[in-house]
Amino acid sequence: MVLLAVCGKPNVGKSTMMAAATGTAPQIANYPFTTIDPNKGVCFANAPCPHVRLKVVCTPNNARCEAGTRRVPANIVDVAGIVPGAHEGKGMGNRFLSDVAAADALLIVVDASGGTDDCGNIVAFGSHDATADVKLFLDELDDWFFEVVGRNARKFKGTHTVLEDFFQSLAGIGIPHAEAKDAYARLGLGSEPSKLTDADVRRLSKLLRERTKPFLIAANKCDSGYAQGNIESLRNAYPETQVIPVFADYELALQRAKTSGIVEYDGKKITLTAKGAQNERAVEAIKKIGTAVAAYGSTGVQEAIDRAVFGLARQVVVFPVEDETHYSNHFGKVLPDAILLKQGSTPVDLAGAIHADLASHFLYAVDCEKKTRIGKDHRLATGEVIKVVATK
Ligand SMILES: Nc1nc2c(ncn2[C@@H]2O[C@H](COP(=O)(O)OP(=O)(O)OP(=O)(O)O)[C@@H](O)[C@H]2O)c(=O)[nH]1
Ligand SMILES: [Mg+2]
Repeated sequence: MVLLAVCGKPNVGKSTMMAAATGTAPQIANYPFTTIDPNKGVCFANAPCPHVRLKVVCTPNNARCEAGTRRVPANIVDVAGIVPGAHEGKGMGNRFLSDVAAADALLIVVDASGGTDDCGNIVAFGSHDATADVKLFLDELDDWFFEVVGRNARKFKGTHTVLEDFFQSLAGIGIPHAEAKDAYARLGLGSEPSKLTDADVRRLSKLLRERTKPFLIAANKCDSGYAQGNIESLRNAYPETQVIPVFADYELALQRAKTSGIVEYDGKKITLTAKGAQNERAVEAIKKIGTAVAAYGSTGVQEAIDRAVFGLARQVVVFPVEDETHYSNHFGKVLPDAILLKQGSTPVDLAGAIHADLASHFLYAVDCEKKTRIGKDHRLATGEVIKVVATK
């Protein structure tokens, strides 16, 4: 399953965002390195449920349906905060690296209130430039990639087969063989990795980082008066990157208020319930949150997840069923599961995601809506309802 990593320097709100995204409660505190061990969890990407266009009633199994929107599970990890020198072991050091290596997309959380320094210590609001938070993170990641790629390159002396071994060796930092091979060829780096100069290794490792670790910027703490200026600076400094204004604290507060029956909240619209309206403090707080969030459209947490899953990690959602007439599984559950797969995946990949046996006995698949057979090479698209037919 796809893995998102919530990362950045300490004290920016990573764990708050993670809690809001997963509905769990990790440790949150106003000091650096609250999170030491990564917190792993499941978040949910929003996708339209085919039950609407197919005019059936769905009975979800793995991904609940809320008013026509399926909440499709994706893995997410809250990575320990990164400080300057982390790749050499400073702060929580290399702990962050293995989580980042395993991730398909990164949500770099920054403090848009400008109230924390490079190491996450509290400073006066507006005194720290949020663009430095992104630079710090990417520099650390680049230095670490440079080190690992360089170390591995030095091991491989000689001929063409060795080159393949070098590409393979980069799997440890989450670089697929084909990606390594392609980047290496693109840069025209010759046949002996051990002869690469530092400058070559830098170019190669940077290209690999850019290709394998797509990221967006979650500009958190947007309840601060300094956020707007920082968002503009971030957009200017990273014009190619999505900068999403985020209110992690408010999203968490809204979810808790929803759980306690104080508000109705669907991720966008916030409405006080009768119970909430009786509580003066709740009325005040919800009014404040509602006004702040309305200026940006939403708290940004769900938007960040959706963009990371469907945009950066290039996933599609498909709905496997066993009965193509009723769109159901063998228990009669309609559109039971929603599964995320990488764009370009085929029905065989879908079969493999359901069960390894199903993939090895794959015969053909059926597009249940069009009632047509599709073959091994069909590229699955979001929303397709697919039946896999196997030899046994
Ligand atoms: N004003 C404001 N504060 C926030 C927001 N989100 C988180 N915080 C606060 O920022 C502080 C740090 O939050 P955490 O979620 O623990 O931050 P972290 O990035 O996980 O920190 P480390 O685990 O130490 O790296 C806490 O006091 C949070 O309440 C927000 O949207 N607005
Ligand atoms: Mg934390």
